[in-house]
Amino acid sequence: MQDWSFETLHADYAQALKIDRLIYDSETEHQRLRVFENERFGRVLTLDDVVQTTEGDNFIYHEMLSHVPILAHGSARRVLIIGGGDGGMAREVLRHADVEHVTMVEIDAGVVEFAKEYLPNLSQGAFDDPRLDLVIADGAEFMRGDGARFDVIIVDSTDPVGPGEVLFTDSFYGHARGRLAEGGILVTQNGVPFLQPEELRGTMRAFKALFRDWGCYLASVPSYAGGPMAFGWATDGEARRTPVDVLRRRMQAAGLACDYYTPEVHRGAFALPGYIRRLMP
Ligand code: AG3
Repeated sequence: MQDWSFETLHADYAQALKIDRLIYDSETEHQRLRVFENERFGRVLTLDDVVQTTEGDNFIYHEMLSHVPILAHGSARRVLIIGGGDGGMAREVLRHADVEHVTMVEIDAGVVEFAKEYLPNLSQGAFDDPRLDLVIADGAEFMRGDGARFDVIIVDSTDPVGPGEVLFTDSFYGHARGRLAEGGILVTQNGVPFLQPEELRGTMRAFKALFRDWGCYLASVPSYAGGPMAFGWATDGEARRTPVDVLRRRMQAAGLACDYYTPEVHRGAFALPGYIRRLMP
C-alpha cells in the first residue's frame, strides 16, 4: 500500500499508519528518520520505520516515564535522560521546578536538530532551558564514566535493535546503578510485553540481580501497538511505597496538570496482569 507507514519491528505483526503528508525522510549517520502527518496522531516520528513518538499520544509515555519516578522520589534535583532526542522527556522532566539539572545523553545529534525543526511540539522549548545539558554521546559509554550521580535516571530508548541494543544489557544496568545517588531511581522503556516478552524478562532478571526493589509498571500507548508498554523500575530505596496522598501533595506542590498521570494511575500502574507477572524472574 502506498502512503502508509508499515512498522517492521515484529516478525509477525505490524501496525500501519496512513501518511497524510510526508514531511521529512532521510538517513542520518545512525538511522533512517521520517516524519509524517497522520490525521489521528498528528506528526509521527519513525526511526528505521518504528514509531518513536507522535504528537497525539506522546504525553502518555513521557508523563509516565518522568512523573512516576520524580514524584515517587520526592526530592529529585538531578535527572539523567539517556536518549530522548525528540525532547519530549526533557519537556516533562523540566516541568518540575525543583529539578535543578537535567543531563540528556543522545547518541544522534541529527535527531535533536531535526526534532527542533520538525517536531517543536515535542520539546516545547525544553532545549532552551538553561537547566538542560545536552550531551551528544553514546549513552552506554557515558554511563560507564564516574561523573555526577543522579536522583532519577530515565532510559528513553528505542527498541533493542540497532543503536539501542546496548541499553538493554546487564553491564549497562550495572553502570546505571553506579550513577544513582542514594535513594535514586532508574526507569526504562521496556517494550510491549505481549509482543516482546523476552525483552522485559531479560531486563527484570538483570534488575533482580542488581537492585533491592525492582519490577515494572505499565501504560497503554496507542502508537506502541500490541497492549500495554512496560517501564522498568529499579531502586535500592523505598520510593515505590510512596502513598497516594503523598504523591497527590507532591503533584500539587509541583503545580503539575497532566493528561495521563494521576497519583491513582501511578499506584495502579504497578499492578501486573498474569501474563506479565509470569515474565518476572
Ligand atoms: N522510544 C520508545 C519507542 C519504542 C517503540 N517500541 C515499540 N512499539 N515496542 C520513544 C522515544 C520517545 N521520546
